[in-house]
Amino acid sequence: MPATLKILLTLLVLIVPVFLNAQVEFEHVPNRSATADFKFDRLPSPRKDDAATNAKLTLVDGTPDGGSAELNALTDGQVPAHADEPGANFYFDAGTMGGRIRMDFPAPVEIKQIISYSWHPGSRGPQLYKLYAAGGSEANLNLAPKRGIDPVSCGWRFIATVSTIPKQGEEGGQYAASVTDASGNLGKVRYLLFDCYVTELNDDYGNTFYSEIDVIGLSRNRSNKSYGSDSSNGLQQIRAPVSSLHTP
Ligand SMILES: [Ca+2]
Repeated sequence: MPATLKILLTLLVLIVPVFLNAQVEFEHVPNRSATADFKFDRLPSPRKDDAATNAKLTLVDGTPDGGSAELNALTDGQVPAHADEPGANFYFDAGTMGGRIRMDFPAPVEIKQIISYSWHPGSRGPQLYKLYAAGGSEANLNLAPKRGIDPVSCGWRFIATVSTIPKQGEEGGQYAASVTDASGNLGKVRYLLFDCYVTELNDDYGNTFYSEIDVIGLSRNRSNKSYGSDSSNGLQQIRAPVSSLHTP
């Protein structure tokens, strides 16, 4: 075997484990069926005791809407009681293009799943964001990259683009968007970066009403039977593109 080929193969073996295969899926509960219970068919309801509960949230870029809740509404385990409850959701200012939110864990956590929940009767229901992760020890890590700076250029690892924007039909209702990895492990993560975008530009009201973000740690899930093997195995089998329970 030529030396060059040998080197290339060795490099390939070293590089392959770095490539993760993120999987995104989501569920949509239309307005008429959405309740304060946040019940979904395949995805679990929001939790109070996930890894995000102890995480710290920082606004990296963007302006919250004057009617928005504080950032901690995303991790407080509380969800809105009604379809249009500004004070129980975090959302960026009307007429803006969204912004960036960093989630810091007290220590690196091996992540099995990230689920974001939203609820609004209209165009602020669907979600659109890019998700990045960092282990914390990256040499050039910029913890607060503003819009215009590609997070990948400063230490972040791109995980997935999450979009629950319906191709047609009702936008309003509840959404749960799940990010997992084919391997079952999204990696060891100290920081997550949510790069959130408006979901439509027909008017100024396209910034999502985010109700909760849950981060499910790997070790916790191993010992936790509360949402058992059915849904976790099922999630691993579902591959992108996303599927929706949108009913006509
Ligand atoms: Ca909440």
